[in-house]
Amino acid sequence: MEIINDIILSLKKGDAGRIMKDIETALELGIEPEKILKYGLLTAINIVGDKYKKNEIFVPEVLLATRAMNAGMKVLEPYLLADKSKHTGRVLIGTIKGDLHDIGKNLVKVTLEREGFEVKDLGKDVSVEEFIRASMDFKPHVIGISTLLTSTMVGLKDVIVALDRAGIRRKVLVMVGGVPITERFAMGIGADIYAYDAGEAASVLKKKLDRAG
Ligand code: B12
Repeated sequence: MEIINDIILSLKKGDAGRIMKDIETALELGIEPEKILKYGLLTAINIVGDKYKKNEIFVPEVLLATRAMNAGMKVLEPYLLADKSKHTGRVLIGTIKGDLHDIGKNLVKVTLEREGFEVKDLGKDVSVEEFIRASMDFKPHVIGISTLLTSTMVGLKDVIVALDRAGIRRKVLVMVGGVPITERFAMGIGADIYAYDAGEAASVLKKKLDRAG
């Protein structure tokens, strides 16, 4: 579909203004918001990621693409959100200290909100202490921790150890995810849940919390 290609092009160029208009057009044409996200925004950011990996583009271009991604998400988000009155559970989420990647974490947040979870987002570069403090205040059923860098993976374990020390480890489920994270790593550090992407996170959490009653 032409408008989806336009969205991909605008994101690749990092044109935030253009992409907002493209998304409005796609919505007016009656394309489902989920399809705009999957075939437009996510396809495009993956292309950007591949080019970055191959050194065909560099951080400034990725930053512009990120800005466009966020601008696009702002337009799309209200259409992705469903009835929030369902309240399936409380989730605290954040990207670990030292890591500034938040696009994926934001997508997990929006997806969980769509499924009726109440989500408190601590943002990116979140310290172990911030995770603990917020867990005490917000009393989440689940803590979701994101990282995209291998160098910050160890921080996920630090949060789990600190939860244990604070005496609240058994009151929450810890869910981890992000590009370098595997099921094996997640289980190795004592997490409860690993999810590959936002959709899987939502479906696994729904099952787990149903079972927990
Ligand atoms: C965009 C991007 C950036 C942007 C981030 C902007 C932002 N606001 O997020 C900027 C330009 C700032 C950036 C900076 C850097 N980046 Co960068 N970046 C990327 C890139 C291209 C895309 C990431 C992305 O947003 N993908 C789209 C989203 C939707 O996908 P996602 O993040 O994977 O999230 C999904 C799943 O992983 C999962 N998920 C994610 N979080 C969570 C959490 C939970 C709880 C769960 C269940 C699931 C889950 O669900 C999500 C949705 O389905 C990746 C390449 C890649 N292919 O991943 C590199 C990449 C992550 N960056 C990389 C690097 C090296 C860097 C820098 C160190 C570069 C530099 N030299 O300065 C800095 C680090 C800065 C820092 N301290 O964090 C490397 C990491 C390598 C490694 N093994 O550590 C990558 C893999 C690129 C590469 N191949 O070299 N980057």
